Amino acid sequence: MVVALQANYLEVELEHPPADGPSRLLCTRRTRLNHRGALVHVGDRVQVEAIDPDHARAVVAEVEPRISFLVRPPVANASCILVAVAVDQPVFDADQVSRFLLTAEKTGLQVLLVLTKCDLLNDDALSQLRQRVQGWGYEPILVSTHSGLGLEQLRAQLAKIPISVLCGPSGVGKSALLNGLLPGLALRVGALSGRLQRGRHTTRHVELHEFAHGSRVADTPGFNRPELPDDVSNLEVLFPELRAQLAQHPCRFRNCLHRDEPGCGVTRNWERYPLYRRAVDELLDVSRPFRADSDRDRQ
Ligand SMILES: Nc1nc2c(ncn2[C@@H]2O[C@H](COP(=O)(O)OP(=O)(O)OP(=O)(O)O)[C@@H](O)[C@H]2O)c(=O)[nH]1
Ligand SMILES: [Mg+2]
Ligand SMILES: [Zn+2]
Repeated sequence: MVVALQANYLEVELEHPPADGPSRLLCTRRTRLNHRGALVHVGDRVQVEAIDPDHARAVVAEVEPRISFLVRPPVANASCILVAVAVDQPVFDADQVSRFLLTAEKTGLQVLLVLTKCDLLNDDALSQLRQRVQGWGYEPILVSTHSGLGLEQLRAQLAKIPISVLCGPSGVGKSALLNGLLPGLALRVGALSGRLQRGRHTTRHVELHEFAHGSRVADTPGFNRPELPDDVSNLEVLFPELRAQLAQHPCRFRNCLHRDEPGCGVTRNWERYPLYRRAVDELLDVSRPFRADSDRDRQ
């Protein structure tokens, strides 16, 4: 399995390492792999050949078919996305958190919401925040690497998942969390900066860390503002609270966007409805100028 990429090299962990040889190999790839446009990513299962055990080198010859692929961060074969956001420092920003959640939901993989730095809020504020995200359809995992809160629970969850991906804004403590979960790991953790206490993009590349036998977690570089998903007709399935509502009371119109359609059965009294609305409007707005342009081109 490819566990890290370094410049032009792939770090590959062997499934059955020889007793007297290295368990990880630094690999180049056969040029024909590049020609076919088959890029190799972290999480890929690959076949290696031309193994040089003395220097722990080899060549990647084939990439196995994938069960999933995330574009950003680029990870193959993940089955769960952990969206990590801080309860504070950087400040909890519902719009930003939702953008991460929508992007994660769009993959169709299991999505877990992890609230980090829980030591920074008192119990009341914390339970308010928990209720708030429960209203969005998420049962959050509350953690703190400072107090140790939730680490056992998260460890138990992750041990069941072959590859999970930890993503979220810069500075929320993703690398610190993995250090807390995996004794012996010493990932670089960065200070926050500025009035908004943003992260400084400390982690620069994607890397998989073995967690328990057969289960790995990817640390990824934080980024701050994911794009909204671009398919307006599928937006409703990306909101778990809307999904639940529609499962119980399906809207009677096919292709309804649940905006101002008379007779639409979707209620408006849920917290993220305005966000849903804005997302729909924004996406329709984005598509309109393109249509206008192509109309003009035709004239
Ligand atoms: N109060 C508090 N601070 C934390 C906790 N975990 C991490 N931090 C601090 O948050 C800052 C950022 O931590 P990182 O682990 O580098 O954050 P990151 O999400 O990996 O950031 P990028 O790699 O830039 O995406 C550091 O100053 C940590 O000391 C926590 O549980 N509580
Ligand atoms: Mg990091
Ligand atoms: Zn409707």
